[in-house]
Amino acid sequence: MKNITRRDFGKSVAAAAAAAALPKFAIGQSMAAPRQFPQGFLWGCATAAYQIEGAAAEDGRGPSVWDIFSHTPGKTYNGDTGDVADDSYHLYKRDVQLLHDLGVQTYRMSISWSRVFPEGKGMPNPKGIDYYDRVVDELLANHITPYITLFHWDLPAALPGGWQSRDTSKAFADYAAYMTRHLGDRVRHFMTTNEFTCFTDLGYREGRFAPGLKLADGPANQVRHNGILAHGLAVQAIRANTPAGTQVGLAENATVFVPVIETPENIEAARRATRLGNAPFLTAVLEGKYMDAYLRHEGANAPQVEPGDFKAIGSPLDFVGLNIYTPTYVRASRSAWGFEVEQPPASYPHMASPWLTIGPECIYWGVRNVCDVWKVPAVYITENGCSSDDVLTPEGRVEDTDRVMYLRNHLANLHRAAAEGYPVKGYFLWSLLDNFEWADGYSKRFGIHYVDFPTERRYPKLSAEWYRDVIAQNMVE
Ligand code: GBH
Repeated sequence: MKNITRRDFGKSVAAAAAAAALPKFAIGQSMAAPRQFPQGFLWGCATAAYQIEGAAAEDGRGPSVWDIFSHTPGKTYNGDTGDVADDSYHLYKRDVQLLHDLGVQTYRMSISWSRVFPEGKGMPNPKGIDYYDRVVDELLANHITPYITLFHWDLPAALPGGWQSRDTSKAFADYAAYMTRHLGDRVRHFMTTNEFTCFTDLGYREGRFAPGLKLADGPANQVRHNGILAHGLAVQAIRANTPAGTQVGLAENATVFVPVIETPENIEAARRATRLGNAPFLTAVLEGKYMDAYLRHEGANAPQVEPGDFKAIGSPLDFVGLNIYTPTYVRASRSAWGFEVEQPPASYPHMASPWLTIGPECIYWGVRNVCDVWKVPAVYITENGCSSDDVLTPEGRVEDTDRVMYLRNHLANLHRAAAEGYPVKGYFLWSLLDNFEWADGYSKRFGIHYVDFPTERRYPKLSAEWYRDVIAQNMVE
């Protein structure tokens, strides 16, 4: 029998119903329009260098803070490291083939700064650059548009003081200039940094991520400032070194405030919370200054700002990338802030990572809040996805129905944002592959391809099959 899509089926049911003068509503057929995404919407997958590449000491790569941290006893689950990871350094052609088989138009990847500049600055490493040339060329040969993140947490360990030093922000801009000048003839989309809070607060204040420090509030706030300064200086450097039309943005896990119930008051509360809850990072970047409320709140611990810093930090962006995983529920209140956050009850559902609470409407509100508050020209979902307790059957299958459930519901909510006219241009699923999940090591799998780490074999999961269908139809059911 000819394979008919569900859409064709819908049409033929409607035609038959019309012919028989029956109501145009039959069991199994929704009255709602199919969730068709706008023409030209970009579907992709995302990864990051340290999580997939492996080859940590190969071809002149210098160590990053994550090499040091993961090799320090007690810092990662089971002492896992990124030494080998998915071995994408050697298997990148196979990974591009997986992308090709999915039918994605685009791929978000990051560059290992210390593979290109083993010391963080100084002499570049030709073999490191050559690797990224080969990956980019392989993507382009497969008609896949690369979106490149310049920094996804793997800071060169050789840089004195790490993000505690402003010199690191300047070194980042130099690396960004060099890398984008080199790739700018083939790559048109760059993201500076990934998730400020993770490489600043988690690394320097809470110590759960590399480099594992627990600084006091004053110095920790300075680290945050150096992080957004690095972003700003890099935007300037990229603009100065790439052809006109190059698109520059960042990837940020802004806290997404979701109104507990969609009343006008709670929606307004979500907007206020969006500015205040992201004050040290996205708000500062998009407004070109710190909110007075943030400075007042930090008092004597507020960061030192030098003249010119905010000219760089507030550089206009072509797009904002949002990494969206979880909701933060908010309601209007008579408090000084005008809102209060609702803590989820103990029974609130989550995916395999305990932090990954499930609230699919966060993807709609993430886009909407950012667009309503800051009128940004374009938004991408630069990450969305989940961990699941995947089991590889002897037949080589992984039936990750919970991941499909998670993705389907998030995409339905993303469709709502697109249908309401918010300028959302694309979606990058985290992740193409199971990989090194930072402090959780290999214990948490986020891929739509299962990786059997001992053999490095990749197996498409049910979710990969499902995503391929979404992409082919530009639609989610
Ligand atoms: C993203 O961060 C990262 O960009 C990506 O590299 C990562 O693989 C992906 O998510 C999945 O985690 O265990 O309580 O210390 C998402 C934001 C911030 C979520 C840090 C996990 C650690 C919580 N992440 N957080 S905890």
